[in-house]
Amino acid sequence: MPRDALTEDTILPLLCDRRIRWRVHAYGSIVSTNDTAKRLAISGAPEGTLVVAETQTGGHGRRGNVWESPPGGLWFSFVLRPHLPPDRAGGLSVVAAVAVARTVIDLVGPSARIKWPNDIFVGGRKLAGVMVVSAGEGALVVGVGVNANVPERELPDPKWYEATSLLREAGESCDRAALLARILAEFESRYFAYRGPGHAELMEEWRRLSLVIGEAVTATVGDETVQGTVFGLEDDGGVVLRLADGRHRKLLPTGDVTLSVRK
Ligand code: BT5
Repeated sequence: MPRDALTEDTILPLLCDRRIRWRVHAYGSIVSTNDTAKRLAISGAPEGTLVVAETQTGGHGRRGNVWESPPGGLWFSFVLRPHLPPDRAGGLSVVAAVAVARTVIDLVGPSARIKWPNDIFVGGRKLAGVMVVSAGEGALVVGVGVNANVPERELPDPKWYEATSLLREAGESCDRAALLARILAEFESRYFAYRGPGHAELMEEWRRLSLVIGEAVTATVGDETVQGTVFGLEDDGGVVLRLADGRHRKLLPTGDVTLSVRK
């Protein structure tokens, strides 16, 4: 068992006295914390149900993209019941991305940025990914993958995509239960603000942390390739590109879209 094992005993004491009442389901190996959290949500699990695993055998990102989940990472998902209209619920992936980015910035400095829609990048490499899926009536599942104490040799093959870890960036390993508790604290404060009057402030914070605003990007939208400059990020989570002919084109994070910054 790793020194900073993720168990109910190591995690729960760090989550006392929080506004969300956290309930921890900790696993060694699991197919996907998202799949398990979704199942629990559909069978009625309350807000704050948290599923965490040392490794995942079938971790996935948006639209079934593979999420590699070696030991040493922080892979978790949790259930929300936000009572928000559907058009506002989409913004919760912004809440989660900002929470992870803020935590990563505290650990590795301000070079950590959010690459639209919700990837956390450091030095051109992906360190963490966030996604939000619906899970039955009124429930959402937030899934977060952070390459925490993942040594360079265990990171995804750079032949396919460039990844980094907190260990690689900070030069030392962290306590993953404490990391999880920090991310959840950052999440909780913004979650309650987002549901109340703090909505505009959150969106500003998201824009300030963005890696893509003003950058020349290439977007793949299904089979189509679109090139442009990022003009802005909208409150519904969409990105607006200015195309070469001056027209604007808006892309939504829910679509089959990938964005890369042109060098
Ligand atoms: C995401 O998807 O970035 C959201 C990933 C969420 C993963 C968490 S882990 C806990 C929970 N359980 C799950 O099964 N999922 C969630 P997306 O934007 O689709 O990005 C996926 C892409 O990131 C892949 O296609 C790869 O290019 C890249 N990738 C895969 N594994 C990676 C890793 N460990 N580190 C960095 N990049 C990775």
